[in-house]
Amino acid sequence: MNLKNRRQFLGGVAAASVTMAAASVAKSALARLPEPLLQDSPLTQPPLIPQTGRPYNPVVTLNGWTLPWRMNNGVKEFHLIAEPVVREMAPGFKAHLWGYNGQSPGPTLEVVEGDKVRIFVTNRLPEHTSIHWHGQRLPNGMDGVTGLNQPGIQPGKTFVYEFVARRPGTFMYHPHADEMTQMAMGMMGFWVTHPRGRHPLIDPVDRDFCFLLNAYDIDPGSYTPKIMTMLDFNIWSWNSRVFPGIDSLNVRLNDRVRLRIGNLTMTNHPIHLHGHEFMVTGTDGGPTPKSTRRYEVTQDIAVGQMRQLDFIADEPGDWAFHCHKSHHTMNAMGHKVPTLIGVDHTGIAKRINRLIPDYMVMGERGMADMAEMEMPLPENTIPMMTGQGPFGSVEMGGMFSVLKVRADQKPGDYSDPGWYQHPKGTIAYEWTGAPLTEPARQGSAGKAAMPRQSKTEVEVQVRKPTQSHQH
Ligand SMILES: [Cu+2]
Repeated sequence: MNLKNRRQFLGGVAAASVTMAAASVAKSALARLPEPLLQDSPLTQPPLIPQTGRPYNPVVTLNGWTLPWRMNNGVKEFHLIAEPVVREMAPGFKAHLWGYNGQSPGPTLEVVEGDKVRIFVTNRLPEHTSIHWHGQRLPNGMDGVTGLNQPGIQPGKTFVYEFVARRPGTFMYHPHADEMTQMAMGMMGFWVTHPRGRHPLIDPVDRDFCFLLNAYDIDPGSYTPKIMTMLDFNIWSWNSRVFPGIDSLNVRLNDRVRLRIGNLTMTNHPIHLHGHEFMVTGTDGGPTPKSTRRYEVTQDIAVGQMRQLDFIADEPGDWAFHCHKSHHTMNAMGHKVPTLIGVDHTGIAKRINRLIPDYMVMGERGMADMAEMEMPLPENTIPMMTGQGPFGSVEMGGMFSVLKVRADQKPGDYSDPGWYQHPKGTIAYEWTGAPLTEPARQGSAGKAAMPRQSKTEVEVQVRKPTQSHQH
């Protein structure tokens, strides 16, 4: 591998540093193992242009990177280090996770259909681990299920996985050992097997982004995810980053764009793109038959699934791109807060403030105030809804980013072009003309399908449950 070559692709995107991490590997082992490389930046790294092996068009891992390899007698060799990492999930919010080679998720592995692949996996965790190569065709003994296909990799040990990347497609990797803990701690990564030459169902694209959907349960003010959580996660992330820490996807007008999105959370995520329609051109099972393709603007991605979405970025602007579950575009919040929309708090906050100086009434007019007021927060906590856009607070968190489509973005340039300059007369504006006539309004409730027996009128005072909550 060639670090110098890698560096020359860093222009435009925040500088990265790939560092050697040889400190704790014995010299004799180093003679045979590929150098373990660490990434210390959580920002999106430019594509790794292949210098050796078969050529391919590389992907860009959102807030991530591709692991360099070495060719050894025709075998592509990678070295993954399973280890504790500190991941910056957004500026001001760091999480103590487990991952690979310095980051969670681990680096993306990119190979070409037909490649012979050897992956060294060194375990620097306090417990045994393994890696399952989700979706791949491989010999049974390489499938990575601890106890079933192999013994666990004990702390300090290195195992070797060897197989041929038989099927082009997008895959994931994750431990199959103490899975609930290790995945809740952030151990996962992407694998892309590029087609060898032209493939009838895989069109070449100009920009190819990939990222994993993942989730954590981290109490505000703390650093380590709670690993016993089954469903009630509070941090919804893309590649272990939350808005406003997720990089924007910057493309050139009329680029053919591909998004490869894998879901390793414990719930489904309807991923929604504004301003464009895309087609689902691939799943974990491979490219989709053309007859099944149709245009969508939202694609639900179920647990353990990957979806590949293709579109042409032909509408200039800053387009929201997010999970459509609205509580997944929020960061950690106090869950036990009842809905108070419409409740008059006049005077109450003032009286409580005499007792609790930082007290603030939440949600009297909806929760947008929360984003505006920047409540005092415990250390190492990201606001629930935040992010400054050109017109004010975006009031978002979690699984939210922006697709930036620009006519003047150079081919191969992934840097952030800044905010979109809207042509004159194309922004929604305040009406300041003559008073408008009353709009039509639906005035009556519906009739019952059958007559009711009791005539008592009941108007429900809606109040959301505050105890049991699952999402
Ligand atoms: Cu979601």
